[in-house]
Amino acid sequence: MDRNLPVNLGRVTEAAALASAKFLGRGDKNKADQAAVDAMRRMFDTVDIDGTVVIGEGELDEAPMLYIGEEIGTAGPDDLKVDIAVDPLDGTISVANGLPNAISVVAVAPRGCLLHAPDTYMKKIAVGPRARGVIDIHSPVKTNIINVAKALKKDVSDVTVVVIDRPRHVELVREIREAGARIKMISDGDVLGAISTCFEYTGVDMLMGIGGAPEGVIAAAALKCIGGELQGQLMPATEEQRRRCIEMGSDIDRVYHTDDLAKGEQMAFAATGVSYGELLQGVKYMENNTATTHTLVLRMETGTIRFIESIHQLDKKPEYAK
Ligand code: VTB
Repeated sequence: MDRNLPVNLGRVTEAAALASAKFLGRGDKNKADQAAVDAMRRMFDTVDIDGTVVIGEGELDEAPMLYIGEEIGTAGPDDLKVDIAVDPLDGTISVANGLPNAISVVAVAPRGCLLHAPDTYMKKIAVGPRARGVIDIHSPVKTNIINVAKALKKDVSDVTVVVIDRPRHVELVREIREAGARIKMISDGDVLGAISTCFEYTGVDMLMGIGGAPEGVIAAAALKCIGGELQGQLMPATEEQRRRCIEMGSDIDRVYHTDDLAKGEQMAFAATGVSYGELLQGVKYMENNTATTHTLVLRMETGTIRFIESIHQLDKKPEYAK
């Protein structure tokens, strides 16, 4: 895979973040999401890849842009064919309410390497590189926490687990507290929650709970680049979702490991902060029509982790004209 592709993906997520951050705190999650989708799609047209969206905004009849199956990129027929997984805005409610941890995110891998996950829920457990190999989604919550504490050489009482704040997690929250660990409750955005486990300074050691399956694949791609681990199990919430899982050949009894969700040794990933978070700063609009963005760029082949801080002169970028 072209070594410049990850950085170009950073341009794509920067564009989506800049567009959706205009809607921070404005109470309209749909507009924030639409702005991210439009900007991301436009920027993709400048990237030299031959890709197909495998995780996107929905089927063709649900989404006019970045729909599953859409072909993207400017590369010629001899170039490497890739799978593209996008979440133009993970954390739409956070943006609408001006809350932290919303990001724009993209993962790319050679064709066939990203799981075509159905749009259902997924039970997830994720850890960073130092706790890779000690988690098991079928083990009791307490056992997982104890094993992660041992791997991280810290007390259970110093382990912090990220959980999305949802009624479906009441029992999980009780079990984590009973085990003696701390919880960092987030309102939205478990892709960033999973990635945060890879960076000690975020204070996050584990992610547990039920979020979206497509985002499980995106998070797995990032964790694979950094050496972390994610295990997921599909949790269709309705009969319709269950049917969809079967149609797509997904196995609801199976545990999907990092390598099942994101296969192979070539992976490129980028995420830009939309609203503020411990790992990535949010977009800041500044004087003279400038804006700053903070982007994480990952390239699996070399394991390079890049943080790119950019200052955008929006006057020189007609696509951001007011
Ligand atoms: C949210 C969101 C996540 O899944 O939890 C969503 O915060 C699904 O949950 O980041 P709800 O239906 O309860 O909102 C994610 O988008 C991805 O896993």
